[in-house]
Amino acid sequence: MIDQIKKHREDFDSRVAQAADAEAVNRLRIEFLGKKGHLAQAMQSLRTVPAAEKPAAGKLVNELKQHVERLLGEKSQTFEVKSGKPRESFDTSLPGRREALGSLHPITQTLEEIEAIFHGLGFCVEEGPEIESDYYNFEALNIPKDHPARDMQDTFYIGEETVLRTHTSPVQIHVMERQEPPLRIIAPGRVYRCDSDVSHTPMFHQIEGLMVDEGVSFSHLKSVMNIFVHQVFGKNTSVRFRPSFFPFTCPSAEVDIQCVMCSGKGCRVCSQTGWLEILGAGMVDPAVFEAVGYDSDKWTGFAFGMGIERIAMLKYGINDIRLFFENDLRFLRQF
Ligand code: 2NM
Repeated sequence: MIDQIKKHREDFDSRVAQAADAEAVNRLRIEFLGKKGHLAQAMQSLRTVPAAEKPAAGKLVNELKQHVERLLGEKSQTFEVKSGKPRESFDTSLPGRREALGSLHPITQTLEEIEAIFHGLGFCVEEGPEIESDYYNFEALNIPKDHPARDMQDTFYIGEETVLRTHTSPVQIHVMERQEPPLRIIAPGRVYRCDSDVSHTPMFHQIEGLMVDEGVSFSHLKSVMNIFVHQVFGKNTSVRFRPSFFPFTCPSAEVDIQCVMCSGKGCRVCSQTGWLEILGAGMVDPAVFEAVGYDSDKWTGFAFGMGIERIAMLKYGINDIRLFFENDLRFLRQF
């Protein structure tokens, strides 16, 4: 076996020296390194070599393989140069290729801006699951079984008693269950409703807020909402509160801002009213406090909720909510 390998090596050395063109080198490559070449066969033969001879024979085969690869490589390079083929090269003086810089999605930017405002007012961020039980999504929030918000049209049911959350309020129920007031929290996250058109998508983002303490009143709510609006839309933006209804707050209100498109003169965006609805809010209904075990004689609180997409659309003048989810770079690069 060892003699055989040595013979192969001598044979190779003399023939590689004689090889006169790239083709000859290639033939040698196949003969020695090919699938059925001398080296592959030598590898096969190694199995039948007596144990005592094996290490030395194995070493020789490996050395021959490296030797053959190196010499064939060198030889073929000389032919490439001779044949005038350009060697691989590059111009070190050329400027590098620039990596395109990414940016945060406009929804993320808007969310982070809103979070920063409430952080400045002492609110902490809380999160919770997107799959909820009927109890946390509805029952604990004083939404009775026959309430229209529970309709199959709006809610994605996963099971008899399990839903994709339709708002982030369940997060606030979880927090109230495990924590006594005083409380100042915001709950951002994905929510799901079976609805789809230019201003609705089956998944969108919400941020809800909750403040509970002794003596919290509607004037605190108004003050916090005013600060929020002025920071997002500018301090000259007018704000108004309209009476409304939610099962989980009483009294309830919807908050409008002066139309950002026409400054209140009336246009298509605000349906000629001069006002745009941006969020819902109110004083937490005592029934919600009872459900989480808070003493509703001692504590009062306000809560509010808004859609991030809606805020982002008004802030950036976007007229179709679906643009946020198409991930068209021509759209995203504008932010
Ligand atoms: C809204 C409007 C008004 C709200 C209420 C609560 C809780 F859990 F404290 F009862 N969380 N969020 C609330 C109140 C949400 O969204 C339009």
